[in-house]
Amino acid sequence: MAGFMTVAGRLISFLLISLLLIACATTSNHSPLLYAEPEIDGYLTRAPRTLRLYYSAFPDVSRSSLRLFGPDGEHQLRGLHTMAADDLMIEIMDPVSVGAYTVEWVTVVRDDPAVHTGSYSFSVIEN
Ligand SMILES: [Cu+2]
Repeated sequence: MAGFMTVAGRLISFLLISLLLIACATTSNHSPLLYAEPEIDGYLTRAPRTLRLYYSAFPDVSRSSLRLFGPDGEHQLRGLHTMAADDLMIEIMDPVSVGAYTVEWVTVVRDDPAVHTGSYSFSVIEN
């Protein structure tokens, strides 16, 4: 019985280590986006004038882009920059009306060669 337990123990250890390695290998596919202003899936009672996205590492502005789509189509944005808080920030040029919005982002963050993309939504319920 002791011999069986040893084999079972080794098998379990092997499986646990394998799972850990698989988890580590897939981590680079996870989105580096942590949170955003306007808030992800948020409901706003006043129109936002800027978008600000916070990442898990410093984004390379020259290899990043943000787009905003709303009920009236794509919005004009200006001045993509970082405030050096692992963030991207941009100004919304045209008026934001009541409705549902989608932000599409592309970025490359420090110490990660992958080009990450993603999108999130928020709603303006009054303004
Ligand atoms: Cu700023």
